[in-house]
Amino acid sequence: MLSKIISEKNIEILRQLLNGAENIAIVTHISPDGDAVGSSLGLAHFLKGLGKQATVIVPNRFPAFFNWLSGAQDIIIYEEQNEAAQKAISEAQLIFCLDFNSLDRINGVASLVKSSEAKKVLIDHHVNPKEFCDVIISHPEISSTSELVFRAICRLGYFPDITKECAEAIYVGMMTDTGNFSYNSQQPEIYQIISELLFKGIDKDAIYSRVYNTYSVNRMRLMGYCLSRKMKIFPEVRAAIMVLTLEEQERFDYQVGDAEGFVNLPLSIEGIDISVLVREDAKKIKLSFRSQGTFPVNKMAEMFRGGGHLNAAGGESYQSMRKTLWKLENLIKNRADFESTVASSEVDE
Ligand SMILES: [Mn+2]
Repeated sequence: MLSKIISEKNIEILRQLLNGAENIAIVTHISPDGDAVGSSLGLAHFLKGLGKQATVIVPNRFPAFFNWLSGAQDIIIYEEQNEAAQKAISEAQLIFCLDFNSLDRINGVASLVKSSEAKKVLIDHHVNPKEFCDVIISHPEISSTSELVFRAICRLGYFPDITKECAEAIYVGMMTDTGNFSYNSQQPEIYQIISELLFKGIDKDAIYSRVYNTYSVNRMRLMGYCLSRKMKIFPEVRAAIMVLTLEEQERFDYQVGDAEGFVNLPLSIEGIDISVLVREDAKKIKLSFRSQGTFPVNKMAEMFRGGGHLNAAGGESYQSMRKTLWKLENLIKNRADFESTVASSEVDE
């Protein structure tokens, strides 16, 4: 038996909301990752099994290596299918918001969700969810939203109804949000759940391969270039920063998701426990932060209009690359000061 993480009250409300809804929309965050896509499709499969109409809407395109997931072809991409997204959300009697904690994480979809009179349910694991849903199932201690979806389905009493397709989607989310169970993956129950998913018939080794062994030649070369030419090491503060300009991305025919995971690479160097990837985008500069141990990269991401988890976070900058890097390098070089400031502000709270 899994421990009951989600409150009984929330499960009861969820049950009632599901009883009263035929048409259900599921929305998730911009630049959907494995957990966003996995939790959404997992939930959609479950709802369809209950005989509901369930539509997944994402703000923009997700990486092609999730296309094999059952139901992926039916996902509505708001940026490209504006009207279909509008229709799906306006017709929904219930909206699930998965894997994000604030409406600004879903770009243009936010206004559709806001103006809908449907009941809204948040299922998420990011800290400090904003108040935009009627029901808030928020568990930052759980490493993926997909795991929360699995737990919710089980608590509703539908474990036997979980199909292989549903299990595959949930597994993808659990796997990708933990770097194939290499971080945020210490909870024993994660492995109990994986065991259940295996009994549902998923092929975890094949799933790994479909998600991770899909590099294009260009992506592989960009990675090599990044590591050999663009990785700056700050040994005294145990940190690494990699910078990718637009020009460099164009040189390697950059496709969406091509730099995915690069930020994790420097963490495999002995003695490095902070890594930042700074990637120039058409309109802004994106920053991805990773750490090992106790360094709170979410606090550092907050200095760049972002946030996230203790060991994985993201932010953005609208300043020049020079100014952005100056600010970032200063923060990194003074990591001890930064850590003690964060620690003391937490004591104040
Ligand atoms: Mn997630």
